[in-house]
Amino acid sequence: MKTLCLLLAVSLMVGVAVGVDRNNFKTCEQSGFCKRLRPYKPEKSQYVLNIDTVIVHGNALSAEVNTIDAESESKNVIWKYALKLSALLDGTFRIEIDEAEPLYPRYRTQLALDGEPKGDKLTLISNESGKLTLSNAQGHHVIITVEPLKFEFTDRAGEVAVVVNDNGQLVVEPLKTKVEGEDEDAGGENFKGHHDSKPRGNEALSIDIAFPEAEQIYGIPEHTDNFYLKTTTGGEPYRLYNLDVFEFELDSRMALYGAVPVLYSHGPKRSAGVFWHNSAETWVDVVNHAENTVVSSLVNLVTGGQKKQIDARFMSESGIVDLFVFLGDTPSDVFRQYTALTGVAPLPPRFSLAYHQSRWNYVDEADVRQVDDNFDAHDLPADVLWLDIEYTDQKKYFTWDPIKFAHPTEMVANLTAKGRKLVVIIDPHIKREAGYFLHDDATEMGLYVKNKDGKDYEGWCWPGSSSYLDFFDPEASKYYSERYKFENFPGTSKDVHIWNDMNEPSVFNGPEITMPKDARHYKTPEDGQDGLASYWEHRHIHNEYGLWHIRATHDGMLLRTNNQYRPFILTRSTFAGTQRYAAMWTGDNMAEWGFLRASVRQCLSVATAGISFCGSDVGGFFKYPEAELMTRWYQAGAYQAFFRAHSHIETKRREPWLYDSTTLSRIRDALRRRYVLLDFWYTLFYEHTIDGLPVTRPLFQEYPKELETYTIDEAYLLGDKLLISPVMEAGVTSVKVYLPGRESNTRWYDVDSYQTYEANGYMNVDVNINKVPVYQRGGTIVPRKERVRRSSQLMVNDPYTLIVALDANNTATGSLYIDDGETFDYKSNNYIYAKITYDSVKLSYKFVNTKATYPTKSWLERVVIAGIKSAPRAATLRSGAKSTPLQMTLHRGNDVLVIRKPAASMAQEWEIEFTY
Ligand code: NBV
Repeated sequence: MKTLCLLLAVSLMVGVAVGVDRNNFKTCEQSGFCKRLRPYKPEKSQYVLNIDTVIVHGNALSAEVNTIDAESESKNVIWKYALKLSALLDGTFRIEIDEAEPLYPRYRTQLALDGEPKGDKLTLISNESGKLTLSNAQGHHVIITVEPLKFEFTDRAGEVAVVVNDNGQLVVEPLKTKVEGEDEDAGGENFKGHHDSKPRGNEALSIDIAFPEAEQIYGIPEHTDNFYLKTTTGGEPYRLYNLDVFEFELDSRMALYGAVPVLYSHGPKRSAGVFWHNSAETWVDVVNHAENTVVSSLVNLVTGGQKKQIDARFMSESGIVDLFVFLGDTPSDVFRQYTALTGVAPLPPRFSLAYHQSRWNYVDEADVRQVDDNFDAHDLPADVLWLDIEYTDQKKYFTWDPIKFAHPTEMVANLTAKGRKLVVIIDPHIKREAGYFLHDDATEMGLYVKNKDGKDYEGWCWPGSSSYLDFFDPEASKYYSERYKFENFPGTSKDVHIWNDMNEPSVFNGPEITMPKDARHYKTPEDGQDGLASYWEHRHIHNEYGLWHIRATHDGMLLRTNNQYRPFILTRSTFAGTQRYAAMWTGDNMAEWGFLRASVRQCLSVATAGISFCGSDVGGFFKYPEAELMTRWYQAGAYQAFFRAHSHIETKRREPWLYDSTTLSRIRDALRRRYVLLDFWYTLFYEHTIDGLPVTRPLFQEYPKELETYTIDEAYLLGDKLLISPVMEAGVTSVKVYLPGRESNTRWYDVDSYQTYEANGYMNVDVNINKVPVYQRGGTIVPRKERVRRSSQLMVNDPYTLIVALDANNTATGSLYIDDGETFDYKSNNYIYAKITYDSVKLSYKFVNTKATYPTKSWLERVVIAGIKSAPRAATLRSGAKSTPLQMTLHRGNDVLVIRKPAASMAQEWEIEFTY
């Protein structure tokens, strides 16, 4: 076994790109429950609401649901289930179906929700002809058909928006005592030499959801396929099972590192959505009836026309049915309804939105110093240097290599002197080495995940033989959190942040490179529960393991500064709720154009699933990016939320100065593009904490009626202001850019030239290698800081330029958020959040919350008003009691007005008045 694992580790290290080994990962056919459930025909058994048991009280309906024997005349009850339908605030409903009397408790996902969802009023309106009609306070209706059980949810216009169990594919396999020799699954399941003992037998579930009149559906990241989901009939379903997929493929529905089981529908009429609150392995089938497939053609033949509907079906290995339904109406509504449940991303420390430089590995302190110095020598801004696994003492986390990293405190001090930070990796596998404090403590205190026999589970990972902390055990999480305290991790300080990798969890010798499903996790002890009822299996919790890991890290990082400083954490594994603790990246991609393109759609998909703080390894992890690809990747990365270059240990070094001098200057330009907009990014992330909306947005979010936008996933919006359409093809001199907003007479401004374009769908744009197609929407104001320095911290007091891009009515609005960038003081009103508005008579800077202040030293250096029709004669600044006449000049065919040096302090409100 040891040699096999070594071979595997070596092949990962060498990283010769040959593509994914599909044999390592299951197909639906090879996954017992998927194989069982996928062909399920509803005629076999029916779920029926027991009408005599219905109680409606407060915000919920509860009732018994039965499966009945369709073949028996007397309709014998086969199994009893407990149903709860709740109305929740903000147009959301929840359906929960559990066994009425399960043999053991079934697992309920624990950490995805950000607290208990708030209820709305649920009223029973009618009970006739086998249908119950209920309503929430906002006027959405739910019509429950008794037999077979079905739920129809209407939008506020009274039209059906979502149908649950439309195709009757609801299944909840009851837990049964296994009888050896009788049950087909009593012997468990095998895959590639791994045996899953399945101690509880079968406990899978499935449910189908129809979205009438939907044009497209989106969501269920993480996959490399398009952002919009495609019909799966005849192929593999989308798979949600957090896995370390070595050299993952493009355009694939295979599982990846993350799984967020939320799905949205959209069409010209409305948006809706569902969140499948389940952390077990899940497969999702999709049928878009309007797509040209054999199945849809047959349906259309039967229905006599193009049936516009999309069906989705979730199949999970265990848990309970727990489905949230979002009734929209708009894309922003459904995205907000989802983050209302699972939480928003807290305000990140500002440096984390700047540029990060990483590599597996910067080999020693001298290397770190050299890289750091070269950024200055080449006039490149950078905020963070990263250390991968080799900084540790033989992959023992919370330690430093005693020779290569003997002076971490000095190394960090050298970085912080320039306003830079350090991020170090901490993986969840623990080296099983006697004398390593973490292993000794975890063994002694019983903090490890157990194997199926109740002994400490041992797997193989970077350190060799490893065990994994069981974060489900509050003691283990607490112990782990405490490891982040400065006294427990010497050499670290508030300026050292954390990267949690390999937390799917990745186990080199485990089934599908992860933990066996019959491994045991901690379960809160309940009276009288022993045997199978006394622990959870890894199968139940798999997709949320990483979430528990990053939560413990997050708690620890708060603990280490006594809740004073905001932590930055990067995670590879994701689940619903990840945004509350960490940023994510798309894992081990390749230096190929296709992976650059995939990064945009992958990040769009996770952004709508709550996790806006997403990026990909700039340049690609495996292989070496030639100059053009590297340039384009930096240009694209500059406009993605998480902006970090990273590379595999065996690849050629590729820090920007190692390229030719023209490429270097293009990379410098890309980095500067990021730094000038840093406060804009920061403002967007602040606004996300308030409204829960994605920071990076699909075009259809802002232009929901514009059909062409529904399938655009290589361009996106930053907030509702900038349109980013990165060049992601080799050797092109012209690209197609889509400008949305035809119906609202939107106009767009090229951010480099202020050239104006009317929104008219696709247009061809000439692009030399320096060009990055980015457009500012007319009607918006974007703040910039144009003096780029070595790090964002050194730019804190620098002045602002406001870019005012006018709409057809000569107006524009924007906002600006300022605080200390790193503490929680903003929670005590130590910040500025200003609305900036322009209406041709005046430009005003007003605080939204007048109780909040922040003594920023920044001031207003310049105002650029683009798209001006008639220039004002004079401009006067009014700030406090002072009035100052200002100087202006006209540029570019007289439609760009520049106001020089208003010099207003951004710590106070001000106005610039124009006279004509
Ligand atoms: O820690 C080494 C790498 C890391 O550089 C990469 O970013 C992670 O995604 N890690 C995976 C382990 C294995 C890589 C083959």
